[in-house]
Amino acid sequence: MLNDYPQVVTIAGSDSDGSAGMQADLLTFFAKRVYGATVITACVAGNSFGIHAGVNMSADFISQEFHDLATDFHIRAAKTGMLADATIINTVADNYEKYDFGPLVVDPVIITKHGDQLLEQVAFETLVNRLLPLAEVLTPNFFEAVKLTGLDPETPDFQAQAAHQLQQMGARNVMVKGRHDQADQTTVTDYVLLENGTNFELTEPYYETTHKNGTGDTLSAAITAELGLGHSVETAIRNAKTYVDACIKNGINVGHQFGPINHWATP
Ligand code: PXL
Repeated sequence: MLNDYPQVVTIAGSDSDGSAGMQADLLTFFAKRVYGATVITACVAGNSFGIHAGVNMSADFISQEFHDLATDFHIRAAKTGMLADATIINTVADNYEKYDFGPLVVDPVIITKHGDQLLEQVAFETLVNRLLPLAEVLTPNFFEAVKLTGLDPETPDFQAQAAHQLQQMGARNVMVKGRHDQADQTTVTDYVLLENGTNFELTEPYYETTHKNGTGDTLSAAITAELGLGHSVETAIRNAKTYVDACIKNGINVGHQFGPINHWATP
């Protein structure tokens, strides 16, 4: 039947080197065998050394992208990545509320691993007010969780506290990523708080590699793909984590400095 094939969308920025942003999302969608559409919010010029220029799409253009997808496709799950500024966040929130694109995974992209800012400072409040309440799943890394909650990262049980606070701020399921094992730095632990109040941790080995660009994008894209395939939030998160771990572990030697992960890897 027409439009039966699982379709998902990434609402995100394009990164010219293919390691992150919507390129990483599309590679993930392809690997997960879901059809991937895109609402492009911004374009950045960059490579494995960093990001060197950026252009934002207009609100009208972004709205047209939503309209064109909504009038032709059956989008079953969506994710957001780089949203750049408050106008774009408001435009994305308005359009997401207008159309049915299924559950939304919000990856609160703020800064890259190189330290390049991808969301302007004044937009935090808009992100919190407009996007968090729409999030079926919110996937902040440690730094983003600190920024969004204002909590001291040294707080005992920081991840659990942050997750509860972010849930009170409107996100239904929260995954606070990246607690490094203090003793020997051999593992990284993510904390997940589900809508029904249950929680669990996911621990994977820490891989000493410079090729980790797009890890967060890939994780949120994999969760989106899994939701688009009809899996529960818990299964989606667990499967996505296993996939990303394989992508890091079975690296690909591309780029001189901070390179991509390997989307072909199968766990
Ligand atoms: O990985 C975060 C990210 C998201 N979106 C875009 C990016 C990056 C990191 O480089 O370029 C467009």
